Amino acid sequence: MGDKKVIFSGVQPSGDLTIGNYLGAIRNWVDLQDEYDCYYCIVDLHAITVPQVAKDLRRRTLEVLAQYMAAGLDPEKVTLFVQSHVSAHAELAWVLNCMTYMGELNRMTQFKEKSRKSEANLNAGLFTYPALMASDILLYQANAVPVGDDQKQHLELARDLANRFNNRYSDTFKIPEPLISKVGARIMDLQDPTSKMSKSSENENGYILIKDDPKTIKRKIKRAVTDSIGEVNYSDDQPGIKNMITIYSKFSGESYEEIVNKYKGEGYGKFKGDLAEVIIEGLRPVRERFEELMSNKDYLENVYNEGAKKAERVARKTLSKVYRKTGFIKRKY
Ligand code: ATP
Ligand code: LTN
Repeated sequence: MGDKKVIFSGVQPSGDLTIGNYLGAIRNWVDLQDEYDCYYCIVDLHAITVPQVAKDLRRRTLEVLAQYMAAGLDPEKVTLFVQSHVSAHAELAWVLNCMTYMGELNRMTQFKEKSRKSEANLNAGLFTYPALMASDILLYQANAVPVGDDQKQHLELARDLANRFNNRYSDTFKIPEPLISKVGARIMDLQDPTSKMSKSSENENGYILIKDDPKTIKRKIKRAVTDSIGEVNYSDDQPGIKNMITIYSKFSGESYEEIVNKYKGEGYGKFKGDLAEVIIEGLRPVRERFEELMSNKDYLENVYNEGAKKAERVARKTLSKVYRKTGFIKRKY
């Protein structure tokens, strides 16, 4: 392990995982697991920045873990754990909060968007969310953070905070690099192809979940928004079709050109029917493995316990350094 570069990433258990999370994040993590020392976290502390029902949060936390593994993450190779199990995350977040300027947080697009949605009951956690995210990353001295491009701004702040701490005290944190996959990494909503497919969207026809059954997938694709042009083209003028070609390509491995050629002269019906099959077949092994894992809770428990133990050791080491440099006296008992 020793010399391997470190990767950290996480997903909030704020809803069931969509094919956006799968294609944009988790599937890419799998490719990194042999080469890097990877920490993949289920960020439940982040999830409560919007109100959660306790029993749903509990269920989804375990399901996200099972979906990480079903997608191909191997607990023998990577560290899988739950954020709230390693208290250093919340502790470092406090120190970083005290070094983050209000102006920096005010600029965050995710905060602006999410606060627009729930103006009535804005909580301070939603505002300071990026400081907690910085803490996740910096505790493990991560070299790189694989995320979708919506997270770039948060990562920029993590880098600024790391530099700020290093300059104010002395070299403590690695400066993490974003690892954002190329074009097509952003899967759009099936009902509104101008906005990102999101697990907390109100309209369930807008997303496909990893655990959706074939019938549901067929229905959602059938209802997906298209246009009146009637030709399968990969074009910005046809955002619905463009998004579906992207999904098709991501699941089948065929290029956009190949797909467009295949459906020349065909209407949208045939294309959509085939796309549904491609998704169903692509997700089948993941869904089957997911169900198998969910029926073995003892195994899942063992995975997250072992993960937390490992994460805890690494995180404590960084936190102790931070506390010492900050000027907190060491406890002697
Ligand atoms: P929420 O709706 O609760 O804000 P989300 O579905 O946007 O959540 P996150 O938990 O915020 O998902 O993100 C987890 C990871 O999945 C991040 O790396 C994010 O960039 C990626 N991701 C989320 N949605 C998409 C998408 N539609 N396309 C590509 N990547 C995505
Ligand atoms: N904000 C991230 C989730 C997240 C994360 C992290 C991602 C929380 N902590 C640390 C990478 C590294 C999101 O995807 N919404």
